[in-house]
Amino acid sequence: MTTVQKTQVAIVGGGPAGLLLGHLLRLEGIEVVIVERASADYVLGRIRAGVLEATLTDLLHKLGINERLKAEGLPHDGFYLADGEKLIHINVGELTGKTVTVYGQTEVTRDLMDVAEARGLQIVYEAGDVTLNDIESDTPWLTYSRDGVEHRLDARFICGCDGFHGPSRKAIPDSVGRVYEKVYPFGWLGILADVPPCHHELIYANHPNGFALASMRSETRSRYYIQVPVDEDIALWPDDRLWDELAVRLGPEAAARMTRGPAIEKSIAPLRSFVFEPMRHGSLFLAGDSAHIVPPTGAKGLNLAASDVAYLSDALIRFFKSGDEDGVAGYSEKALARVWKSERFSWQLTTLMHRFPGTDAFDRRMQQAELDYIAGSRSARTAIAENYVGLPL
Ligand code: FAS
Ligand code: PHB
Repeated sequence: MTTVQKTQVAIVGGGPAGLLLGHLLRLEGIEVVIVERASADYVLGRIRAGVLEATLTDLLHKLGINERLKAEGLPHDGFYLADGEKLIHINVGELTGKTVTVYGQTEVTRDLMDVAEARGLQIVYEAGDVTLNDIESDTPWLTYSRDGVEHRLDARFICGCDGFHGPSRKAIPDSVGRVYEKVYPFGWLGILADVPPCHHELIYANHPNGFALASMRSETRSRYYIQVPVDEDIALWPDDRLWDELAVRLGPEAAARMTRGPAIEKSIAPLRSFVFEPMRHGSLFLAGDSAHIVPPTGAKGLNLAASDVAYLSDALIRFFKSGDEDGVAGYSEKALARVWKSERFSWQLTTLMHRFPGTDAFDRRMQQAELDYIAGSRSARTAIAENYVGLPL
């Protein structure tokens, strides 16, 4: 027996992109159903991004889902690039007039989940085997299984917000899709600990042992990362060894202020740059990690999902409210223009701040020369700052 449900927009994936898109469409009275493979607890258990551009905080403000963000988010108007003992302050507030907000992706996701039911946003968790059908028609539909029952969901559009490993991108024929990818020869080992941060702003460090990042979630919860080989066994990194290495890579000043504590989460994330074109095929749209991945160095991943959603929600609202098809027709080109600029910035900062295996003395001199140039040039710091706070939509 298969149940059949009709809606206007079916969203695959209940992560930040899917939830944000669902809420923005519901705000305009558009019928939406989100099908999410995992449980709500599993989605909340993934520790990921920590820095929000105004691109994202403005959308949460528009939705009126920003009370906790306003109360607990930490406005930041600068960050540091460290090259050995040299600290370069990128004063984004002074250089761009904008700030970023430190507030965990997990908290954004929680806030969006908490008000879903009250706002008529239906989320089906633990929806297995999601399969997309007739995406080249005006009557696409998907199927999923839950508790042994098959379900069919008919919609006018399907939005693939199902991340890098989801089915939506793969539903677009190989003859249509174009993939651009760069896999980096290292990953980030991240630790989350309930200890106060070592600095009130983020520090991105390029050390002979490798990259390190000192970040945070609040004034009592810190998030740190170090570059490790892409196939590193996390068992080789007990907490004490990781704290010792962080102290070395972040330098004596930060180390002196570093508070150690037990990891409440520790994981290794691979780094890649990835773009799939187009971000629309027939009645299927892609948004967020389903279409693109950036190395987290530029803090762009979550924020790029937000800009995709800003464009896509606007296009769909225009379609359903006034039959205007220009927005949906132009979505892929518009979103990709911003995606590629963020890909460039994330690749540039990753190349500048990491130690690549097999590079020679000349490559290292290039990194040092670029950091020296940034330290001495307001224009160079402004270029970094305007990308870090987020380019205009
Ligand atoms: P997500 O991957 O967050 O969500 C996709 C959702 O689709 C998931 O809930 C998944 O369960 C669901 N899904 C997948 N397959 C499905 C199926 N078959 N059926 C139904 N649902 C399905 N960004 C930063 O800015 N800073 C960081 O430090 C950072 N660290 C990261 C660390 C890791 C390990 C990863 C993987 C990403 C990191 N990112 C970081 C990027 C990350 O924050 C993403 O940009 C962000 O989660 C994008 O959100 P979504 O596009 O919603 O994708
Ligand atoms: C984080 O706090 O998780 C974080 C912050 C900035 C980045 C990447 C990750 O560039």
